[in-house]
Amino acid sequence: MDRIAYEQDYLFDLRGYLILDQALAATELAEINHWIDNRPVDAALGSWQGDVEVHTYSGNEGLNYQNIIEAGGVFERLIDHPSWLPLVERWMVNDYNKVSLNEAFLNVRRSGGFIGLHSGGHVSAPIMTVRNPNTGAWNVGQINVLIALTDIGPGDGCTVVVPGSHKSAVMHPELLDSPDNSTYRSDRHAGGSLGAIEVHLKAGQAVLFTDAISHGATARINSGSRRVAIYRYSPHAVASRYNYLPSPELLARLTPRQRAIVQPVAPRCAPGRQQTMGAA
Ligand SMILES: O=C(O)CCC(=O)C(=O)O
Ligand SMILES: [Fe+2]
Repeated sequence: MDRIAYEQDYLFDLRGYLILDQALAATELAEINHWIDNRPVDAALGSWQGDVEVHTYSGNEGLNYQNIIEAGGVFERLIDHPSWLPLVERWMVNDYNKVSLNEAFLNVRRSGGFIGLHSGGHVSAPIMTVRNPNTGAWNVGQINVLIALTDIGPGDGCTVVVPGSHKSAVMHPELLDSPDNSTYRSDRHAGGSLGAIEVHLKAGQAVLFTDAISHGATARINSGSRRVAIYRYSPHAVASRYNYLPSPELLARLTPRQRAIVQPVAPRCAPGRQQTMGAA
């Protein structure tokens, strides 16, 4: 292994995140921003732009263009972009894990938008693993690649991370006060959280992080909007190993509880679309 790769391994292990310089070229940024510029300003949540859904998680974090790989062009290239895929593979792929795209979307955050602090090493979930506890081998359950499409600085509603918190068995104190007693996410903006740093990025830079790190976003106080692309990767088994599609007959027979186990996430596509078969 060369020296640069060794240093990346060290820093990613130590801190749980890594900044990638010039992850996207100016032409790629321009293509993405052009796509966003051409969206209707009044697109309703839940509406579809072709096969891209206009979405929000909770309303607070801003507007998401989900399933963005369906927008083609640059968005397809990002699936296996050379700026980050080799890193994702190094930390995720082994004899048992292939990489799968867990989620891909653009987020546009206007004034007031934020994300509460969430995750942390205390959470027991497959996407929160980083290493095999017995062997120490890499076994990262989810890697998020968040790419700045505009410069992101103070007041912009930027990402915050708590360096090293993927290794903390102790829940972040911010979660002590979460109104619904969630041990996963706080409802308050993540600015000023204990031990957290703001991740300021130039357009084209990316922050790559394990989903196990405690992270969130400050409230945007500036005018205008923050634009990022987020591509998340997980071992394929975290989603579905062979993606067998349950027959309609089976689904009709199952109890709601059984169905939730056989098909935890219902298929989602634009109205009128049929399920199509991909490569084996
Ligand atoms: O919007 C942000 O800055 C944080 C996004 C986030 O929480 C994530 O990508 O998992
Ligand atoms: Fe997150």
